[in-house]
Order: sequence, then structure tokens, then C-alpha cells
Amino acid sequence: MADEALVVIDLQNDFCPGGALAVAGGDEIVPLVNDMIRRTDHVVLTQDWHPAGHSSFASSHPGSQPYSTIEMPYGAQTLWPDHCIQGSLGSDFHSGLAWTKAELVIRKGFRPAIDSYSAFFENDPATPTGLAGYLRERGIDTLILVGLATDFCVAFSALDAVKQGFRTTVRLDACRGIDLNGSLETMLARMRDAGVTLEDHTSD
Ligand code: VGL
Ligand code: ZN
Repeated sequence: MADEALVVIDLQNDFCPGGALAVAGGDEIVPLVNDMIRRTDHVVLTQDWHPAGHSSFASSHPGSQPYSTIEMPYGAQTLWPDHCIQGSLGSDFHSGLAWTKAELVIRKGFRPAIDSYSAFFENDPATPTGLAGYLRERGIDTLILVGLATDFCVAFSALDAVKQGFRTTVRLDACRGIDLNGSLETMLARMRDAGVTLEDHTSD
């Protein structure tokens, strides 16, 4: 379909087992995502892309532990282990990912003072990445989202996508979540309420 794009969120080494911010089973989705890439005309990837010392890293806040929350000028922010540092092995796409077909790679989280979960807006949530304009200019109005992590970057991307007027489906069988303090259930409900179509083809 000419008006549809597959958006693969953050399928990077640091979010896969062995990585700095490993998501359980993160690597399991690679074969399915590759199948979906093969069957889709337009593919966009996102890449979490932080400078060393990024403000979302617990290590940048002396006395703070990873997975705790702090107040940033733009609101609450979860602190993470150092991850996806620009150009590091951890920031590379999973080596099994068939990424060459991608027409665009959106990098996010490169501003030192602000994190960016969503493919569309940073966490402030006012600074655009440019993705909505890119998709609109290309005549794309329908998005399928897959990748990592279901309850953070995938969910924030999906919520912004519907807000931006895109028909949006998240393929849960091609995602894996972090589930921090019930975040998976919370974000699934928020996506459902916002009009995101949640599909699970696990038993297909
Ligand atoms: C992500 C936490 C920090 C994600 C990125 O890709 O879901 N989560 N940075
Ligand atoms: Zn990050």
C-alpha cells in the first residue's frame, strides 16, 4: 500500500539481551520484524541516539539510581542506565535486522538536556523530530509500529501518531516491553483509549 509505512522503533543492541538497557525477549521479534519489512513498501526506523552524559542517564545525577524518577524542567523523567551512546556498539541496530530497505532513520534523544521517547516529539513534549512532516509530504497516512520498548518508545510514538492524525496500529507480537511499575498495562490502556489499534498475531 502506497499510503502505509512500517515504523520500527529502536531495535538496537542496547535494548536486546546483553545490552545496557535490555528488554526481555527484545531480540525475539527480529525475524517477524524482518518479515514485515519485506512485505511493506515504506519503512522508517528510529534510533535512540544519546550523547555521553545525557540527562536521562542516572549516572548524570549523582546519588540517583537507574529506574528512579526525577523532575526535569519539562516534567517527570525516568532515569536509565547509560545506553545507546552515539556511535557505540549498543547504539547499532540489532545485527539480524534487515534495515537496508529503510527510507529514513529518525535519530532521537540527541539533545543533552531532554529525552525523547516518541518518534514524533521529544519529552518536553513540544520539540518535533520532523517525522510527521516527512510522512505527510510523502502522502503516508497509515502507520504500523513495531519494536522496543512497547511501554516507552513504541507507546509514546503511537500516542503522538494518532494525535498527529495518522491511522495507527501497534503490532504487539512484534514488540517487547520493559514494564516498570506497571507501565505496560498503563500504556496499553492509554493507547487503546487514544484510538491506537492494538493487534497481536502471535497465534497466526
Ligand atoms: C527507550 C528508555 C530510554 C525505548 C529509550 O526505546 O523504549 N526506553 N530510551
Ligand atoms: Zn534512551
